[in-house]
Amino acid sequence: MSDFDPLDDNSDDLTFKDAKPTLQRPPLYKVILLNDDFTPMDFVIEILMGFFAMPEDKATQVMLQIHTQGVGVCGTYTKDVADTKVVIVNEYSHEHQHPLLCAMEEV
Ligand code: TYC
Repeated sequence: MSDFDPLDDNSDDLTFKDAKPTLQRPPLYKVILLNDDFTPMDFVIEILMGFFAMPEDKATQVMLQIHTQGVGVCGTYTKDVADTKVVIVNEYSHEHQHPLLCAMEEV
């Protein structure tokens, strides 16, 4: 029979206990709103407050930035959360007959 006892192995060989797990952060996605000529400013502010938890002053600032620059960031999220936000914002805008477009891009 072999002399090797796995429960009494004090050798310096690499074992599982020595292997450091390499943890990586999940990729993040920016959820963005695009400007258009038709969606009312108040509706965009409502979206930013309701779906992105912004206070009114911040929502107004972001809406005006989108209005003047063409695009603005609503928040940064993991993929699943960003995906869901994009879908519910686009559905909500469509239900209210506004052409507002929400999209996402990897950070
Ligand atoms: N440009 C729109 C207007 O003048 C307002 C607007 C702002 C629309 C931001 C979309 O993502 C947007 N009524």
